[in-house]
Amino acid sequence: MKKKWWHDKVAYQIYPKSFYDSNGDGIGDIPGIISKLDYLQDLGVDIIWLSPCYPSPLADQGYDISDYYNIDPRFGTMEDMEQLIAEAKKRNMYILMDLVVNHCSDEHEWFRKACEEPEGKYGNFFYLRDKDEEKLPTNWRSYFGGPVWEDLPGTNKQYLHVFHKKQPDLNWENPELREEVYKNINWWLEKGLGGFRIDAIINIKKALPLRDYEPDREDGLCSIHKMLKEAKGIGEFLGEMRDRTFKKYDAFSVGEVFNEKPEEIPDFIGDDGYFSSMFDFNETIFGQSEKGWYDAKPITPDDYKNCCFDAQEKAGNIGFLSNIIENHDEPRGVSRYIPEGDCCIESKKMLAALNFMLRGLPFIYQGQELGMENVPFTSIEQVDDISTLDEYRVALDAGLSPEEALKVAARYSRDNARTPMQWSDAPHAGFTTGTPWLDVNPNYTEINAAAQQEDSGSVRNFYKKLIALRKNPEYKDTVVYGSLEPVWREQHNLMAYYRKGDSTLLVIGNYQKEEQTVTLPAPYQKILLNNYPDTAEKNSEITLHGYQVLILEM
Ligand code: TEU
Ligand code: CA
Repeated sequence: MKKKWWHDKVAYQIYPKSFYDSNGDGIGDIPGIISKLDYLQDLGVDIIWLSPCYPSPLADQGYDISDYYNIDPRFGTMEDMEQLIAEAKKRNMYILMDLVVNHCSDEHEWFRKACEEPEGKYGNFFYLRDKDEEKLPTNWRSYFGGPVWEDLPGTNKQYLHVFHKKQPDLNWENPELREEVYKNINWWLEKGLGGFRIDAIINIKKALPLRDYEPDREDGLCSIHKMLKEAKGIGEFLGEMRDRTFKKYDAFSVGEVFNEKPEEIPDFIGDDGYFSSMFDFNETIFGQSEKGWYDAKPITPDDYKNCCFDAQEKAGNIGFLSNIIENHDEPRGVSRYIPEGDCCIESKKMLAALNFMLRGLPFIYQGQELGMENVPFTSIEQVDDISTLDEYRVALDAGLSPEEALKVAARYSRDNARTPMQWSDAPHAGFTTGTPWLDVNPNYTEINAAAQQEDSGSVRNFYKKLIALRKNPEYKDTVVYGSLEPVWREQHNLMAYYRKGDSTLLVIGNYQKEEQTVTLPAPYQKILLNNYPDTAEKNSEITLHGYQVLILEM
């Protein structure tokens, strides 16, 4: 594997709207991010991914872009963005923006022109079909519910949107559209961006000709995945994009890729892959059901372990996965991956270490370093996210009571991760002096950055130690490039693995509240990290406390 500049880095995702509000309008902004760069540098972060901050009607919180060459005034100005890039650079940090090019906003100029003249140049930027009163062009269900077809205003046509109806899909088959995308990427890279996170990219290739598939719910529609499974040839688009953009700048790119096949991994993230890296979503998608969130199967510690190891095995030495515990589309990882009732400082640290020491690039989502938790929603009125509102309705339609449906929505809601960052115990968690666009999690008086920065035993300080270990010259090569070998894989509620390089490290996590004993294959030399003040050991036997995690040098 060729070594790359970003391999030894630590990345951090910012959801700008909820990170820090500098002017009291209740919305996080770019000057707010600039003012927190020192906080991130202190943590040890090198790469910062910003969720979209381009002009947008915010139908899907900025994932519906109406101008690819600007900054939404709610988030700041282009000067702010340039300053952020420059300030980051001073601290040896890199900024990634979100590249959302499967679709744009229906308020983008291209779409407006397509409505005015569907047969003209911009009509071909989208998927348009003649409207038939009797039948939709295809029976696909959009990710956010309902059919993917909507009337094209002022015409007798319909347009395709695999996400929200305010997110019309762009027609990647059209070379003119692709040129526009590459031009935009290069324009931003010229400004000194480190690269991009690439949104929903597996959707850009549709199976042509468009057709119906077997319906999978009573609405008579079918999941988009049925079509995606049949779509061949996405590699031509992705390879072209890489060559025309990222490659020329040695930029970093991380793809939001779902359901890749094992044999495709070299194409995606091998030495000359389409992307530098792609997220490991094995844990995220575990237990998903075609029926909806209400039918999802919760993940157990053993499932979690198997998901991580399977992904590691698939990526092997081919390339670097980007490892996450959560992101802006998912519930908080500590609430999801730690069994109910067991979420505490020790278990949060255990989860952090098990994830962080995997081979690949660690991504921390804002607040994860504090152990931020899911929101105790008491009413669906508290939810803003379109996806959650849809899944709530799906649960009701399936016959769940409003209480049960709320529980489902609360468990998986994307808003769990979107509540404001908890900076302090000041009102609204110190996020804003005004009224936050989304309520803060009421637990901010206990879980907040200010308190954790003071406390050497905090989750945040544990993250700092993990990052420091990754950067420690003595262990860096092993943590970054060492191979990963599972140990005691069959042992229930235990996740353990070696990282082998110049040194040999053994990571052991007792994934339960009861004690558990392991017998080391050989004596260790040193404890590099422990989430407890002690270890109970006798000869080569270690009795781990509940949720104890150890990183040992062997
Ligand atoms: O997500 C793409 C995606 O397929 C899912 O994660 C989706 O958000 C989920 O199934 C809905 O619950 C990306 C972005 O990360 C997400 O925020 C956007 O909503 C989506 O693309 C559309 O741009
Ligand atoms: Ca603001």
